[in-house]
Amino acid sequence: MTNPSFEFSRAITRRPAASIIDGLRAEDTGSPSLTGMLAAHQAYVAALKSTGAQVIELDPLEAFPDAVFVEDTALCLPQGAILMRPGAPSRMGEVAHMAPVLRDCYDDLREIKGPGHIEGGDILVTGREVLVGRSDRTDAAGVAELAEIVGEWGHSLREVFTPPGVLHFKTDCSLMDAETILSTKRLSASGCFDGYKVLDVAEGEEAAANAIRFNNLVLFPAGFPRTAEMLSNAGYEVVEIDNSDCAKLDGGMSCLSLRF
Ligand code: CIR
Repeated sequence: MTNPSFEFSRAITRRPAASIIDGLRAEDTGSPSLTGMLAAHQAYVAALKSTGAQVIELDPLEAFPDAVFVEDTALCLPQGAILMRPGAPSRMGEVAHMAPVLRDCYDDLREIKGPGHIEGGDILVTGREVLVGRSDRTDAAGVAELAEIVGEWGHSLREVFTPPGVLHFKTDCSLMDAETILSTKRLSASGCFDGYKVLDVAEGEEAAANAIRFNNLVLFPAGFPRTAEMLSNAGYEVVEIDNSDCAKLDGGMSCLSLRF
């Protein structure tokens, strides 16, 4: 049996534009380097492809500095895809650029019409359920509209807690397999993963919680050796990708692709 939450045949990515230096960030820790971003992005796409998946690589969008973070524009499920309604005003226009791409991939393409907001980074699909954390980008109305659509497709949606000050719910957690979630302690302590097997990232390595299980691989940000070792010891095939430039814009492994 396959699990559509981590076994994928396709992914969508978008190359970073030169305007990436203007990307949103909670705290300024210096500008990301376009050269560095491009190299890391290439390694990321190569890792996805190495699993046998097809990667639809979209061109940069200069007008949208954060457009490389495609995950926030849509949610892809086996039954169809849903266009999101980002809570960041500068990112709302990215959705119109993703719509035709997903229309080519899906018979059933829905959209969050508003007035609420929701971004893909706040949604974790586990195969059992759809977990959504409210954040500065995702509000109650956005969650309610999503719940209605996924409910029609037979998924149950559960609203969970996003730790204060954290950009997205998935900044702090990732699905590793059907029953295992990698999480920060500050998030798992909320009890939101009770009933799952939880692997907490090592103390001081909180930024390692945003990884992706993609077929046989776990794409994982480089520089968090204790958590990487824990995952390897647990039997996962970990591929480390340089996330240093993306991290300056609060981005991580999941943000860089849509997977289906
Ligand atoms: C933003 O603030 O929207 C971007 N700089 C980072 C988005 C990261 N996306 C994600 O976690 N899904």
